[in-house]
Parts: sequence; structure tokens; C-alpha cells
Amino acid sequence: MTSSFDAAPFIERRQRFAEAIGDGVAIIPGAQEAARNSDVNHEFRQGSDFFFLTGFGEPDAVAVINPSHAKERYVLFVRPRDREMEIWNGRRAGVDGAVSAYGADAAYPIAELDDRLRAYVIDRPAIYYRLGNAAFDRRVIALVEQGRLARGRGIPAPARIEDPGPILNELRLRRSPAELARHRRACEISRDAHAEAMRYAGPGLHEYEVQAALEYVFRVNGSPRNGYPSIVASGPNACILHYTENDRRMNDGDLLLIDAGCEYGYHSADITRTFPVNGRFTTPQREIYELVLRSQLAALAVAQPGASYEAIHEAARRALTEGLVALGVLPRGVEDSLAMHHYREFYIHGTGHWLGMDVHDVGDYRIRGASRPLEPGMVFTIEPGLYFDPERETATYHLREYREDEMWERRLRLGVVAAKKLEEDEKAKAPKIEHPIPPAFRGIGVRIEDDILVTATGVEVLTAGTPKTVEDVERVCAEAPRLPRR
Ligand SMILES: [Mn+2]
Repeated sequence: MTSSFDAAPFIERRQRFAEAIGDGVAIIPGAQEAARNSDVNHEFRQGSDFFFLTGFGEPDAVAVINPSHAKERYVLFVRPRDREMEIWNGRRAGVDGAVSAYGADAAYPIAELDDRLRAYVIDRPAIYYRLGNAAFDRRVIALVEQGRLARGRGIPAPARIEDPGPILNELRLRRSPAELARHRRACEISRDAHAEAMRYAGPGLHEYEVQAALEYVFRVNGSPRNGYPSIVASGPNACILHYTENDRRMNDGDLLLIDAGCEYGYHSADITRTFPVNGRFTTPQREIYELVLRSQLAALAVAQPGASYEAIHEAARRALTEGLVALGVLPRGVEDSLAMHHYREFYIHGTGHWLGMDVHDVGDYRIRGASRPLEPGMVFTIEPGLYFDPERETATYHLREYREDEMWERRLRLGVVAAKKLEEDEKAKAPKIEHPIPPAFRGIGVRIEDDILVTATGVEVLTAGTPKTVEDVERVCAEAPRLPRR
């Protein structure tokens, strides 16, 4: 059943992981089924760290990586073969398949995990295990407690639990050529789906109808699932950043913001486009759209190997600020508005994130406090936006300069509640200006997002070709949909 499984990339990844943990032993659980109701589960998706190391897609599995073991350096604990359960719920590789098809040195039924772990951890100074899964944590803590008893009797056993996250995160952060091929395909499929959504949408349709057309293109091209729930947000819904109800009937004159990406080969795309439901931008819609586009292109222009991650955000917010000042939205000049972060009234999220097996992928953004330089093989998004709440007529601008990175750091150090209290106190002391939000912009929400690969010499936009200029968007919106409408 798994004759097409290519073990080579997983062997290489386990090798690199094993080198990093040395004489420790790693316990990496896969994802578990989550009940939706009675005997129906939520859609299952394997955990990314587990899949990264094993390529094994079944629920209720655990990998043990034990580099200094004489024979069993890589062990899989899996659901055993069971004819009746397999008739109900699907095929299982079983213990034999875990060895023959997936390359484990040994495999055992999952029920034997706790007993066998006791033996595996003897003589190991550390257990590499990511705390945070309450049910599984108890089992690992029990191992450490048993270790304490064993050490009292002179048997060497692990005294500490180490987080394998930092090691795995770094391994996952840079794409290999084979990983890149799958990531590229996820981006291409998502590009085509967004273009079809532009053709398909129209006044009178519901957001979920456009979602259906978009996700049809995902599925029919071999994507088994989305990278995240599709955001199909028309009119004022675009101002809700993670809107997923997708049930509004769209009106003539609305914008439609779609943030959606498919998963392909366990890699996720992440594209946002915003376009007019009737195919033509109004003048205010176009002004905001072109401003967000200028910001996105400005951010893209500074992205290159060696550039700091923060420089991208800096370029995006400067371009947004320049545009907002020019449009009369912000009360002060560009430099004051930047230093006081007045753009945050309309742009509260970051300019991007790492992208990989997970849509908000793993990896540190700062190293010892400094923004991380981009390196070849990294993939990230650039996604500035502007959101004008339909209900909001004026904004209050505090004349207070501050550094955004210090604000975030303070929230981490003090906790959000205490840090926000300090922010409120500082705001209360600062002079402030009330300034009207131009009525023409109220209710407009625009975000434009592409996926960017850092190469040896620059960057490559993996989602290039997704219509983005006003001209391209309007041209594709005017094309006949390729899929039938209701
Ligand atoms: Mn994103």
C-alpha cells in the first residue's frame, strides 16, 4: 500500500535531528483523532513535526529517536493491524508495515509505549519531548519520576526534559529542493484557485459559493485539504481579520477579500487577494487597493538574503503611512505618524510570517533580540493590509512616540494585561487628536499577500501570476467563470 513511499528524505531529516540530540532520546507523538460527535471525528491531519521525521500519516502513532541505542535508533509505535477496525475506519500499516514500508528499526503496538519507554530512557541524560499536550505530558512526567527512583538505586536515568522544538524548527525553516517542489505546487494550485474565484464571484452570490469554486480548484488539482480555513470576506466582513462564516450574500459595489491556500505534499500556500465583486473598483476602493499594493511591493523590494525580517515590516508600514498621509487619513506628517505608529489604527497585524508545513510556520523571528536575517531556502509571506471599520467615524491619535518591538517585548515580559495597562496609562498622559475617517473609505478592507522564497541571489515570488495589479484583477474578474454557477 505504501510502495510509492520515498524514505530517503525522512532518513536524512532523522539523521540531522539525531546529531542534534546526541545521547538524548526523543519522544515525538503524532496527532490524535479529535471527536466531533458520537463516532464521528474531525478531519485528521498528521502533526507536522511527526510527519517531518517519519512520513507516517496515521493517527495514534509515536516515534522514538534514540541515536545511541545499539539497534533500535528509530522506533515507531503504531496502531496494530485489525481487520474489523480497518473495515470500519481505514487501512493501517501495522507493526510490520512500520518497519518494511516506513523504515523503522523496530515497531511495536502503541499499547506497549509506556513499558518500552522505561527501557529506552535508561542511560540517557535527557528526554527530548515538547510539553504542552496534557494527556501525553503525564506519561513523560511519569517517566522522569520513575527515573528519579531508578537513580536512587544507582540506575542512570534521565533527569531533564528538553524541548526538541528549537532543533526541529530550524530544520523545518529552510526548504530542500524536494520540499520546495511540493511547496511550489501548493502555491501554483492556490494561484489558479484565486483567479477562478475572481471570475466566479458576482453580486447576489454568497461568499460560500465563491469558496466552493476556490476549493474545487484546490481539490481537483490534488490538494487533499486546505492549509487553513478559507477566509471569504465581502464588504464589511473584510475588516474581521479571521472571518470564516463565509455566509453573506454579496452586493454590487462590495469588495471581496479572500485569504486562502491549499496544502499539497504537507506544504501550505497562503494567498490573499481583494477584488471588486462586480469586477470594477470604485475610486476610493482603488485608492486604498493601490496603496496596499505599493506597500506590498515596497516590502518585496527590500526582501533579499541577508536583509532583516524587520526591514520588510518597516518598508511596508512606511509606504502605508505615506499613502495614508497623502489621502488625508492621518493627522500628522509621515515621520511623526511613523514614530507614533498612527497607521496601527488601520493596520494592526504584522507584515508576514514563516510559511511551510504549517501556515504560520515554526522558526524564530529574532535571534538574541535582533531581527533575523533572511537566508536562502526560507519561505515567508508579505501581506500588508488596511481595514476601515464601517462603524467608525473618527479615530483618536495619541501624540506619543514609541518603538513597536519594545511594545511587543514588554507584553512578553510583563504579560499582556500588565503591559496593556501601562500602554493605556502612557496614552492617557499623551496629548491626543481626534481626526475624522474619510466616509468614502469606511467599510473598505484590503489585504494583498504573496509567498516569497529567499534564493541565493534574491527572492522568488512563489505565488507570482495571481492577478494583482488593478488592471490584471479587473481583466480576470471580467472573464467568464470556468466552473458552473448555481
Ligand atoms: Mn498569511
